[in-house]
Amino acid sequence: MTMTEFRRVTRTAAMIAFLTTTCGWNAGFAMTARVQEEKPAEPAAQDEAPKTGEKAQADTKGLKPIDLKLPRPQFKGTPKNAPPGTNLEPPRKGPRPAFLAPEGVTNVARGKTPLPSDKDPIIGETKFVTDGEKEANEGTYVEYGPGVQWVQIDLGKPMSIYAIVFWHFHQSARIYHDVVVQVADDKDFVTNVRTLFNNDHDNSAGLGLGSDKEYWETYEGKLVDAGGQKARFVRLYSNGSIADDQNHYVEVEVWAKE
Ligand SMILES: [Ca+2]
Ligand SMILES: [Ca+2]
Repeated sequence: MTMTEFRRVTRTAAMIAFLTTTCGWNAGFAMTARVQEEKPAEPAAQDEAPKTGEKAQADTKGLKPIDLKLPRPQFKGTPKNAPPGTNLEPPRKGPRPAFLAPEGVTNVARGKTPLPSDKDPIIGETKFVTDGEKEANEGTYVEYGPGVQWVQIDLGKPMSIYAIVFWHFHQSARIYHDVVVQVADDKDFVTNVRTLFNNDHDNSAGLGLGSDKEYWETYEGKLVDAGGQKARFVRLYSNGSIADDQNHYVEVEVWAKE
């Protein structure tokens, strides 16, 4: 190969590389733009839900499993058949993987005084929500009235929240409806409201359409990844269950740090 031929070959290779990169980038850009265009508009009441769980868990540097203590299981497995009208998550094999969070993250909800929408519970007391008792015995849960009800916890100051874990009821397998978990900067949930979980797929609770799945209540409770969101107030909604119209809590834990 002469020097002229060598230069020509090098120039051609450089041109091909340039075109591939440019066209590839353009194609990728066009696709991103199209996907964004096709994305349906979010309902107004639905706040942006951070989906940082997988990313956060993938980077395990400096993270350690939270010291989550589970109550004793009351039944084995969950029913095979989903009740009509439910929108269940696929069954998981084995226990829930450990949840990783930065050093110093603890259950800051423990012992706090929760505020419920129903000030006159049918059974039990609101203090049961944060008293640390999670076993499925009689006298360990609070029962609020029918329909959409909420209970909220004031952390006392804004904190970085990593996980919210809650047990509605686990004496028997149940599915609670319209489970919504939000955090906010104020007690009235007006300022900087963020929805971390919403499985109300038909907006029957009126908080916006949720894309999360319904689930069977078990001794593991439900763990919602909060992705380190900074907030002072945590609120949990539900709207009855497949068992009855009432709303129950055995315990709510908020794993956070300042
Ligand atoms: Ca309790
Ligand atoms: Ca619903």
